[in-house]
Amino acid sequence: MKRLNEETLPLAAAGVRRPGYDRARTRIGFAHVGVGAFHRCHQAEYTEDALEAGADDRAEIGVNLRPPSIEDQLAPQDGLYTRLLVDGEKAEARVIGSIRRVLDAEREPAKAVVALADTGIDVVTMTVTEKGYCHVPASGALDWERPEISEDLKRTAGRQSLPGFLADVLAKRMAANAPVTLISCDNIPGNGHILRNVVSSFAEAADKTLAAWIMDNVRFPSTMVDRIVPATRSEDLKRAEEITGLHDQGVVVGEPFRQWVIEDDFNRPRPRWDVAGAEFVGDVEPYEFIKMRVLNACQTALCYLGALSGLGTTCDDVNDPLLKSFARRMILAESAAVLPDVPSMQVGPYLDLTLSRLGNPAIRHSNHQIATDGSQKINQRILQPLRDRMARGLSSPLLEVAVGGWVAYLAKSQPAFGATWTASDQIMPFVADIAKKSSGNVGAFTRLFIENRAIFGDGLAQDAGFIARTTTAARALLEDGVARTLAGTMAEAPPV
Ligand code: CS2
Repeated sequence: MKRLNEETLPLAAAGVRRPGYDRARTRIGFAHVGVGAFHRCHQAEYTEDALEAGADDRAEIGVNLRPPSIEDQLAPQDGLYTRLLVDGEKAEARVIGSIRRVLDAEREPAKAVVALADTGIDVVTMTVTEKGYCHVPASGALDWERPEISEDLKRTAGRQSLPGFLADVLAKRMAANAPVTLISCDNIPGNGHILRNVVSSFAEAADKTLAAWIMDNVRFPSTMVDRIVPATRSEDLKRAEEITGLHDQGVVVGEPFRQWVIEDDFNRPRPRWDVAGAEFVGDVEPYEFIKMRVLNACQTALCYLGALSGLGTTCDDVNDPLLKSFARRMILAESAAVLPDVPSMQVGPYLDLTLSRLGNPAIRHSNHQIATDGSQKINQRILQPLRDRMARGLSSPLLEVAVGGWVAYLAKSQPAFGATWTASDQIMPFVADIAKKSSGNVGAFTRLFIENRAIFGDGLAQDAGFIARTTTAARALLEDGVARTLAGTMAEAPPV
């Protein structure tokens, strides 16, 4: 089978949507760092829509800071790739052309820095996962203890962390007097503030002149991004081949729903993503809060409780009536009280939409994938609503069971608790250490875990009541099973 690229594109099966504009007439005005599945299925498609509508002429260059190699994946395809939107039996294929050029910074760091310093680039977006920002989740400050940060501070070029790499790019842009807008598209509340913080703190330590230039010449709008895009599987590549008739290493599979809310803070001509439905607003925070405390919170609670129940994907989880009613109840009875008011995202309809999206049987989003890096996700999804409720004197038995689910999930990755699976998170050395110390005792494990202030923050880490209740939940989940624990908690919890 021929591989997708500019030359073979005309051979794609009839009915496959393809770039409805002349790619050669676009210019590279955007860059993206971290060209993973989510970017290809989200921001790159908004750019595609703006190009196709003739509203913008800016295509992008994509750079990966670490593996997988984006050059191997997309350079032989001239940047083209297929995105499949799937819903039940339906699949809609579109070949996207908005990524014109790709580079691996790991292979040629200097080339990547020069490319992003090009004065024609107005906006740099990025998806580097929560941990890519090298910040302390509980405070948002740059984590000076991260080895990649201390390594990068010793260098004057070829830096590899996101803050270090961006400092290299911005130093070149400063020399060329080329202001720029940097947009984080990761699921971190106040992602623009976090990005500003890590970049400015790094620059302050590396080069004070650069730090001063950044203050006046770089904007960091916050964003809320949404579309469920699981990691691409080999079955997805086969399915795309069957539909398009071309081999494609860059396939992405997502759900039809998408949303993008961007703080209106640009110092260069604003991208025309609005023609594709993106919203530019004064304050993104309320949108972020609702998305993270409803959609992402359900995903996180369900991934742990689902894995503990022996289920594989979010869709399997929401097909379990007890798990689904737990998620619904957790949001309505607890998180809802600490949600901001956004007229277009009222909690009832938004939760219904969320649960129906999570139940899309064509989206195979594995519980273990969502469980990955829980220490970077739990705060904004579960702990912060729980803290907000505590501050108002409200109890949160269901959110606490979700925390217990996380603890039980991590415990079960350890030999002392059966080593049922491998958990992936930067805190795993700590988890292994406390699992050994507690030698199979759930209570001791939970207490040592929650006492870690870097994860739980000062308040919860010292809250004896919270520790006791979470221990009860974790123990019940491990010893009595998920079904009994959830049924018991819901029976005892105050009605909605
Ligand atoms: C998921 C998100 O893996 C995860 O952490 O919860 O990637 C989620 O699918 C997206 O935020 C949806 O927009």
